[in-house]
Amino acid sequence: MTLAATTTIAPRAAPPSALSRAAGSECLAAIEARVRAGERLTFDDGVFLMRTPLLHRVGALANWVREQRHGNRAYFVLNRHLNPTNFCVYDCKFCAFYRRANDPNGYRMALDDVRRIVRDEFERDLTEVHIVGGIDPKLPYAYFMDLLRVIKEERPDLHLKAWTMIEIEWFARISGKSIEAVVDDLLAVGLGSCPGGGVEVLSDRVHAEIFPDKLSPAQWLDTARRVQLHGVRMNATMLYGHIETDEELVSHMVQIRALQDETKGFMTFIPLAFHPANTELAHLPGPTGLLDLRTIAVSRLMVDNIDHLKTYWIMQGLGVSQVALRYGADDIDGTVVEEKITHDAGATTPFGVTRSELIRLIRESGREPWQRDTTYSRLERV
Ligand code: V47
Repeated sequence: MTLAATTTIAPRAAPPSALSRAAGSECLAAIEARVRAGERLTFDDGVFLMRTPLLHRVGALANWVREQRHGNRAYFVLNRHLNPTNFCVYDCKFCAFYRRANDPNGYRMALDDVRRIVRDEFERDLTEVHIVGGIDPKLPYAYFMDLLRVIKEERPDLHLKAWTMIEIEWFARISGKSIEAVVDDLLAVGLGSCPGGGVEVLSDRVHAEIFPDKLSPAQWLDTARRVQLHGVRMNATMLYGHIETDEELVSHMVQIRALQDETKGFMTFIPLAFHPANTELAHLPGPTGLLDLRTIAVSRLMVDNIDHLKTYWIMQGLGVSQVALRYGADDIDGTVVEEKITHDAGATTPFGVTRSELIRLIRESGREPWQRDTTYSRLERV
């Protein structure tokens, strides 16, 4: 973590000048026809969609797909985030959350404190806890298991969406167990599903430049495959708006789509808008509203086999998320209550919102608010 930009890493390139208006419109018409006929789009289609200036037509097409699948519903969840530690052995250039050992701003939650927070501060109507933290080498394997156990002891009703593939692979390393044995241990203490973070962008180049210590794309895919084949559902994120190219984003979508064809274990695809402040990439501008909407729309069109597409309002902003519900997204995440990862990186969105505020935002965008549980198996029209 450093405030000064010490790197020469360049921002994502501006798209090359677009095709002539007529040629672009014809190409898009052909893609529209194929989508309406239920055909799968190719990598090249995805790159075209990332570049065409006819963004509203891309959004309208993504909206059509979204309405075919979910009608006018927009899903939300009553959730909370819990980040048990911000100490981390990894040094990801996009991250403002992590702290090195001995940093006075580092923290590590004692299990008694977790128990007290769950007992005293968790709302009664909460349904999900999203648990993710740094890779803290001072914490033993048992801590990560006991943390879930403690929460379940206090609140057996809560769904624990806990630990990314980065953490699960770390647990395997520190315990000497297989990924499958770790998953068995986690299920035994109440794991419900896994959040999507840690994958960033499935590109060897981006990996080498901004998160070289963490799992490589191939290792992330392998871990996700094994966890899903062992019975745990999860989400898939995609961090955009930093140094990646359009081709790398589309390639990420295609790789996630290929894994989903094989496993059917992904519940939701979630594009995450990069926030540069207080990171080693603080010299980058971060994504614009146009890139936010385009990434949502193209994700809906390319990742055709994951049912849900989330606009994460914490990162995309409440206003953009409202529009995103008309650009392909069917889910707006949840109440969140206390978000740290993005706010450490300069997010200006609230730390959380109330249920009634979420409902108001969804209604204002002309959608019907539906409260869901984590796996979309309990749905209630509000
Ligand atoms: O993996 C880190 C990203 C992720 C920054 O599964 C940053 O429902 C922007 O995965 N700017 C963690 N993003 C968050 C995450 C998530 C969030 C909401 C819902 C779900 C879900 C998952 O946040 C990390 C990384 O990709 N991140 N630093 C940053 N400066």
